[in-house]
Amino acid sequence: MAENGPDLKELKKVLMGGSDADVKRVVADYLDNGVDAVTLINSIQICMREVGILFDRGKIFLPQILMTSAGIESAMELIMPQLESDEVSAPKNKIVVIGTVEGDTHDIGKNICTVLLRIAGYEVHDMGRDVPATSFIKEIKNGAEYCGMSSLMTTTMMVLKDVIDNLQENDIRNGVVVMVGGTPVTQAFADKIGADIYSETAFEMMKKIGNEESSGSH
Ligand code: B12
Repeated sequence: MAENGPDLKELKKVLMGGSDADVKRVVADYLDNGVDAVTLINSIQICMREVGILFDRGKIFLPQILMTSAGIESAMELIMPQLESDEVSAPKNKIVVIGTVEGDTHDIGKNICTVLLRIAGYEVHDMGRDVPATSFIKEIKNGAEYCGMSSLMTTTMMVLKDVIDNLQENDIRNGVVVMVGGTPVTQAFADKIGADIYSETAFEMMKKIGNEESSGSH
């Protein structure tokens, strides 16, 4: 454990090669030493980007990604209760429909967004993963101020645009703030497809929603 913040090397090492028990021991050690959940989640996200690059370069293979994924899930089992124990704000009476788009089953990042939104007092309708555009539209039609969509793969990025196009075709685009995120998504891409909010992390998403609301747009 490093004295100045979490030792990323240790976290990365156990996430990539450690057992469940190793991951839990290291994460519990960080938490016991006062490292907060936000810092740990940001560190995991950075580690995962590195893991993705190693995979792209052929330095690691799918079994290691699977192992890493199991590692993140073990880490999250300890980190999520920390987040959830944060005081929940008063209900905002605003609904967020959120999900990972069709064809994509990555949901770790989306689940973090869901928890933070709930803590901030939003009513979150989490549609899960591999969610078809039609399901987003149906749920938004029941009433929602925000629509959050996650895409972790270049092959599913265009589905974000399909949902936005569907909102337009259904004449409900103006009533909903569309938020997009996930590893391959960028601000430039979000602008191109006409999303309202893009953020690289779930925490930044919360800041941007706050700005949106204080600017009076919603
Ligand atoms: C873990 C993982 C898996 C796990 C997923 C487990 C789960 N329940 O999610 C498993 C092992 C199942 C998996 C499967 C696959 N994976 Co995978 N996976 C990853 C990995 C290593 C980490 C993703 C992760 O959880 N990161 C940690 C979280 C905390 O970060 P995050 O997701 O980025 O989320 C944060 C932000 O992005 C943001 N955010 C996320 N969503 C949203 C939404 C909104 C609205 C906002 C505002 C913000 C926001 O906030 C989050 C918190 O701060 C990535 C590598 C990477 N760099 O992303 C590859 C990666 C995404 N996978 C990849 C691939 C190819 C696959 C498979 C196709 C592999 C295969 N051949 O079977 C399958 C996909 C199956 C499918 N159809 O979806 C590729 C995608 C390449 C591409 N085409 O773009 C990647 C990039 C790895 C790589 N470099 O090749 N994977």
